[in-house]
Amino acid sequence: MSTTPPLSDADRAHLGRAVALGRRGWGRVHPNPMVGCVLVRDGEVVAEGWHGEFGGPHAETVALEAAGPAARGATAYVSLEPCRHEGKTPACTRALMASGVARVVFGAADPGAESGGGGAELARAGIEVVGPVFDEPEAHSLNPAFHHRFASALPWVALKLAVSLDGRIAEREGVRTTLSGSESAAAVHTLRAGFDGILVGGTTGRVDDPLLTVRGAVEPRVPPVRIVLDPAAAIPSDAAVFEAAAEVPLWVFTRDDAAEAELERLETAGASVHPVPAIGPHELDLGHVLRHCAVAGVGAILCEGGGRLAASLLNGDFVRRLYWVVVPRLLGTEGVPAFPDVVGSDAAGVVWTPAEPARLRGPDTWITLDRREA
Ligand code: AOF
Ligand code: ZN
Repeated sequence: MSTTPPLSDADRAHLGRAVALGRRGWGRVHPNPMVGCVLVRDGEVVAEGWHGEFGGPHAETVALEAAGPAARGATAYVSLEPCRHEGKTPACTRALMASGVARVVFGAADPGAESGGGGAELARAGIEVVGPVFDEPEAHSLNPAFHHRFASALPWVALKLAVSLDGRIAEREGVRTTLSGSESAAAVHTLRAGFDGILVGGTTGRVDDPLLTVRGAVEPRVPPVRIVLDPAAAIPSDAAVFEAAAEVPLWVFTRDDAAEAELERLETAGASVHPVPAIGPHELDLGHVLRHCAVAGVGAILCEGGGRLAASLLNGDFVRRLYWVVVPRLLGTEGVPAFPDVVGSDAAGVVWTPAEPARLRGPDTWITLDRREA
C-alpha cells in the first residue's frame, strides 16, 4: 500500500463524494460503519453505491453491480478500506478483483481483525492501492462509534445541548424551556436515529417530560433505547416516556438503595429498572451505568441533558462528541447554567476539535466537536 502518487483534486472530490454517499446509511447500518463508493473511469462516474442496511450488501458491491462491465479499468473510491472477510456478505476485495478495477483509493483503514487489511490484499493482487488517505482523527470522526468499539469497552457517548448565548439551558430552574427552533428539532430526530440509546437525567425527565423517541425523516433500523437516570426513582408514572414503553424500551437507572415500592411502580409503568451504586445523593456511578449499557449492546449513546448529567459525564471524561446548539438568545442570570457544577480539572484539560463545519439550522448554529484523543 502506498499513499503516493499524491491524490489529485479530482481524487479528493470523488473520495468526498464516497463519504457523502456513505452518510445515507445513517440510522440503518450501525453498529456497522457508514461506507460509500464511487467508480470512475476516464474521468466519468460510472456508478455509485453505499452500505444502506445492516446485514445488506457493502458499498463496493452495490456500486460494482450497478457498473457491470464498465468497472473494468476504473478507479474505485471507497470511504473505508474494502473488507477482506466473508461476513454477512462476501468479501469486497474479491468483488473488486473480479470486476477488473485498476485502482482503489480508500479513506479510512478498517480496524477489524478479520475485515481489515483489504488494501494490502488488493495491492498483492496487482491493483494500484492508495490509502488510508484519512488520518486517524478524520477517520474516527466519520464513523466514531464504530472506531470507538475497537478502543474501549464503554459506549461512545455524544452530548447534545441547546445553549443560549450566555451559556444557559433553561429560563429558570424547573421550567420547561424550548430554546432551539423547529429546524433544530428536526435535526435532533435525525440525529437520534443513528444511536443505540438516548440518555437524559432525571430532572430533565421530569421537567421537560420528553418522549425520547425518533419521529423524523430517518426511520431507525432499531429504535434507540430510552435511558433515564433517576437516582431517587421519582419520575411520575404518567411521564411521557412511559407512553411508548411497549414499542421502544425504556430503561430507568436508580440508586441501588431506592425504595422498593418505587422500583415496582416504575416497572409496572413499563420501564426496565436498573438499580446501580450511587456516588452522591443525586448522582449515580456513571461508569457503572455505561458499562451496563455496553454489555447490553448499547454502543452509541446520545445524551440530551440536563446540565447536571452533562457536567457529570464531562467530569468523568465519558463524552467523545459534543453537538453544541447555540441559540441566539440571552437568558440572563435567572437562567439555568449549562454546567452548574463542572468541577473536574480533568474536564478542563480536554481538547475539542471540529468534527464537521458549523452549520446553521434556522436561527441556531450547530457546532460538532470531537474529543481529541491523546
Ligand atoms: C466494506 N464496505 O460497505 C462496509 C464494510 O457483517 P458484514 O459482512 O456486513 O461486515 C461488517 C464489517 O465490514 C464491518 O464491521 C466493517 O469492518 C466492514 N464494513 N466494509 O468493505 C462496506 N460496511
Ligand atoms: Zn465489504
